Amino acid sequence: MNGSATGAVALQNKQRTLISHQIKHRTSNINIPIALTIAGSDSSAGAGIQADLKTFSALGVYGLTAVTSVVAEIPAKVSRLEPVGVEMVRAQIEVLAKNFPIAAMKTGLLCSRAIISTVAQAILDLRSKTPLVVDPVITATGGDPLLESDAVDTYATELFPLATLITPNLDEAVQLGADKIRDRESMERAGKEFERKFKTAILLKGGHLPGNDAVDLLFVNGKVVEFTAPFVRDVATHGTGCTYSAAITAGLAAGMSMPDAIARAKKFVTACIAGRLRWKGTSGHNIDALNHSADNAIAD
Ligand code: PXL
Repeated sequence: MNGSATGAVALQNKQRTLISHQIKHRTSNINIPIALTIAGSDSSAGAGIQADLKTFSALGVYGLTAVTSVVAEIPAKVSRLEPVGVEMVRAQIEVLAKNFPIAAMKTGLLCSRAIISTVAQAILDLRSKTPLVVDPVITATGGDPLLESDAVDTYATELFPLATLITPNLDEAVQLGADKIRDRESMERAGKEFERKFKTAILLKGGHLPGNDAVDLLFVNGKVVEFTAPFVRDVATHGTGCTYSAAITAGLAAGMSMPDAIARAKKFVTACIAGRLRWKGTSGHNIDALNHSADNAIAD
């Protein structure tokens, strides 16, 4: 064999080794659970589908996306929001559900009544028992509205009946009909009322209540389970709700019980906040972003 023929054989052998390595890899990856997020795109990538995908990856889950809207924003300010057409939203969910063994799903920003209805109908049409976590996104952390004001009721009438778990924060709870929540007692009252009314599990996130801890309460099967972590102050990140609900979804996709999935998700999101990234922004203000590092998946 001349030199170039030897080189070609060596190259072929190398390619064969690479392919057999890839095949081995592919077969060993069959067990990776799959989760779907139906949510909006955050250009600054701390919230929305970007946060969901980073969270899924950090927690060992393969993430799929159905994009409902595109938001041009930085953590503190939304500059522009455009919904995706309802047929396109429906097509994404349909093609994914037809082809991937989805183990759990979540919804985030759904923007409008029409999109909430479309998503609810598409999920209903799947006739599946796949767990569904609904994060009822209404307002951005910076205060900008993300959901059309007439759409709040559509959550309750069309999407909540399909949910395995709903994860409102205190502001969202009030917009969904709870009385003002000031303390642990009023939080318990609102959560119990929601569990009765929406006939599904509720994780009421008490992050904004006074005190040193961020206390969340899970209302499930008439019981209340508490999840507590130290409240991390002076951090101007957004996307904690998205990250938390995505982490819960990842846990459910991997077969964890709801309380175990929430406990792990709470640790993960707390570590993402504590380890937040900060840059000096080009406009002079600091920019903070959650740190979705996989290292946070094993944080204590
Ligand atoms: O954090 C709520 C949220 C959800 N989804 C998208 C967002 C935001 C906040 O800005 O942009 C796409």
